[in-house]
Amino acid sequence: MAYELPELQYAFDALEPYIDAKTMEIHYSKHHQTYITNLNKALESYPELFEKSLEELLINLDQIPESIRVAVRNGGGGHYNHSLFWEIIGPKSDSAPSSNMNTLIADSFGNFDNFKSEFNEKATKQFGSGWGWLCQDKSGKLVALSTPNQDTPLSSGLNPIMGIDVWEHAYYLNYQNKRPDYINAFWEIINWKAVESKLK
Ligand code: MN3
Repeated sequence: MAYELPELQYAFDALEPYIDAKTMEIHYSKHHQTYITNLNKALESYPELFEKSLEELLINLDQIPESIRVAVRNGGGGHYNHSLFWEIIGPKSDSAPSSNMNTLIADSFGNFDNFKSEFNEKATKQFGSGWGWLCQDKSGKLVALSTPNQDTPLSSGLNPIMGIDVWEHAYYLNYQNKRPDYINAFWEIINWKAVESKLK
């Protein structure tokens, strides 16, 4: 089964003014679709790999045939990262971290403000294109980090639960070079329920 765009659970303009409709439309229908197209194209020469889940492919990148490894890393990572991104953001609501989540954040970062500033710093300082992440490590603790390009934390043995796309295509129309403003806006549209559903 070839990979397909996951259905977006809200309209393109539902995240305004934090993310504008035009950016959402291009980002979802063009950029995300291109990662999927490239992933499918790469897997065509090894159709048995369609039997595996996308997570399995990305966790075990070293087991992917060398001729398509880079394409799976980029296309598969792009598909995985964007699917997660659309899921953990949503129309502004009263969504807030649950008390369990707040406890986990406090255990991992000291307090919420430390968490927020560490996450923002990783996302802001990622040089060039990439992602800022909140992940769960093997011990269950939360860690903030960034990855370049479309690399996913899955490939480092982490469980990504929240991520922000800091490629310029994610914010340039509305924020131009002001990546920190876009990252601040991101906090207004986090779907905490979706984030917490990814905890293991
Ligand atoms: Mn993107």
